[in-house]
Amino acid sequence: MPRIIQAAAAQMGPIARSETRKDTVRRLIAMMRQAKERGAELVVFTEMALTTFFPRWVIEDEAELDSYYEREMPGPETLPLFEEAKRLGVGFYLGYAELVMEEGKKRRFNTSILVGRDGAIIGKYRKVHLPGHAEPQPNRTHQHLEKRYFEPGNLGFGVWRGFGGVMGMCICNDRRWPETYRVMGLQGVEMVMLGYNTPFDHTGHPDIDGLTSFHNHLSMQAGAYQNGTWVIGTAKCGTEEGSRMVGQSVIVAPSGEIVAQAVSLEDEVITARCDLDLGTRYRETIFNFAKHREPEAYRLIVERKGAIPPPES
Ligand code: CDV
Repeated sequence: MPRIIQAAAAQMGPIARSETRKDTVRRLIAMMRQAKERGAELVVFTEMALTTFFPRWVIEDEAELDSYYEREMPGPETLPLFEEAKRLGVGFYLGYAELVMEEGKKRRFNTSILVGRDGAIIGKYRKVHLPGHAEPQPNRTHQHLEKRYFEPGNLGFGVWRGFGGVMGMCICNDRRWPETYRVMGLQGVEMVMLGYNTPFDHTGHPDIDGLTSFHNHLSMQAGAYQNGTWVIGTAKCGTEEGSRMVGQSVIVAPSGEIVAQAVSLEDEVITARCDLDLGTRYRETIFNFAKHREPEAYRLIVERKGAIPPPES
């Protein structure tokens, strides 16, 4: 019996600082309906899909800052999305800024959840790799202050059973790190979902920033192939509050091939028929971890102090 997930990536155009949650949720619902019309049972929304990408500003006022975070999920403004998902029988991945009281203090995470077709939350992930800075950098057109507004995720890279397969989540910058996929790969992940907000000027070095689109796809295609997993990467894109962000949302097969790609820089739904057993073929052959990985050798290399000789004088 084939294990097929009809999946969608719901790329999002810019969200203005002034846009209300209600309007943004309306956009998400419109894309969810489109995805359903095209036969999708799972929709992947982007990172921080409910607000503008606020870490580009220094926000001193705590009440204003808090207004960008969700204290409950679903909350009053996000409930319509959950209700529509249940009505349509469509699951979703959603990225958002999370504010919680944990260990007796206010904590802030860049979070995503996976919601089942019945509208119930299956799993939660908190972004591990936080790019950018805690303090504004001089001479930069746009700041990227994720380290100011979030702490690194404390839930690890988990996987969950859902949609007939083993599902994993990560968020934006996580997609560039091989460990992200491999930790999930070692748990048998079959589909990794992620959202991203990637500005074109993120390093400040024109030679690197000129390759933003290439590196975006390179990291997701490599992660998919090297772990025999589907990867769905959904962008927030276009020019948001003066910051130009890459689009090119993709659905990547375990072969590393892109099977669907967004072509606009606005709200756009792409879909693909994802056969989970295609991943099984990679994990049983070239990437059979049990047969071909050499964890002992990796451990020795990491532990061997002074493995690299000092520079010649
Ligand atoms: N939101 C992100 O994590 N963005 C980073 C940029 C800043 C490098 C990314 O990896 O796309």
